[in-house]
Amino acid sequence: MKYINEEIERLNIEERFKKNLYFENAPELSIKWGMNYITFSPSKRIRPLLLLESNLSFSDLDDDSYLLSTALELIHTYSLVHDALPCMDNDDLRRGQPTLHNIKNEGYAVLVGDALLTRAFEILSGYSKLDKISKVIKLFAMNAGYHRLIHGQFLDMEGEGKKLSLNEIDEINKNKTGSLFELALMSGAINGNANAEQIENMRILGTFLGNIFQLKDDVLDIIGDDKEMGKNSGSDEKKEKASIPRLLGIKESINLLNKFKEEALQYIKKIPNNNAFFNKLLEYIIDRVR
Ligand code: GRG
Repeated sequence: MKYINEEIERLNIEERFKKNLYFENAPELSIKWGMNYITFSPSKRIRPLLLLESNLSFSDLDDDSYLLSTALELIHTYSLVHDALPCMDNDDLRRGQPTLHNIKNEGYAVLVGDALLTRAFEILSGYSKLDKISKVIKLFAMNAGYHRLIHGQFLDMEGEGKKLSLNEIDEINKNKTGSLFELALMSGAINGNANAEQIENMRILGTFLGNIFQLKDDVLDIIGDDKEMGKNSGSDEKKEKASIPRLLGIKESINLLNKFKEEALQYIKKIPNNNAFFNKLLEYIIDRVR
């Protein structure tokens, strides 16, 4: 965790976010205030970090690297707001803070989420490499849209109260969580001028990292500490949500985590630079307590 936090600091992620995203003097409970509130509640910033580190595996960072990571974090943040709504997961806490629909009302939370999502694409329109801009925007739209993230969320909702198979749960996780991990690693690689084979390698690594991240999240939902996590544990059971640990048990889930780790390592080995970061990240997402 220390290493990951140092990387986030070294790459100035929080400072850039503050500079590019924070609205000064937003009136309380306005849309801008809500955007500030959820964007700057405590977050691991794992997706923007992945994007920048993927970029660094192929070339130095530039302003576009930060632009992409900002847009990605906004998309992730909107999904947290909408996922917490009463019509979806109905959660009282997100990022350790009371949810926006509890602070004001449901319509407000829907609009703050919409504003975060549209702002992401507004930011993407400023991408400076004109030979890549349409590829990049399409990749963002495909991974955040009905093919992947929204598809995964839909399957997740549909699965509530049902006994799903391992394959069905895997399909949910790959889309709900893997979609943005893949987007992080692929768009960082594209900005860093990686070739097609390298971009595909990063995509597959993103799938594994997403699987590991989600599986660990589901394990923490059973055995995690609420204070550490900033959200309530036991929510999958309460909502009758299928998860790998609920299907296979904790011990089998840890075995599976280690199996995913071995597979992820094969793809990390193929990255031309920066393997040390990805090895450390793998340890971090497996050992994390929040
Ligand atoms: C509403 C379209 C739509 C999608 C929602 C975010 C999401 C998809 C669901 C939230 C529930 C969940 C367990 C999703 C899996 C991904 C995940 C673990 C998200 C939380 O990401 P963190 O832990 O959050 O990186 P922070 O707050 O650290 O950024």
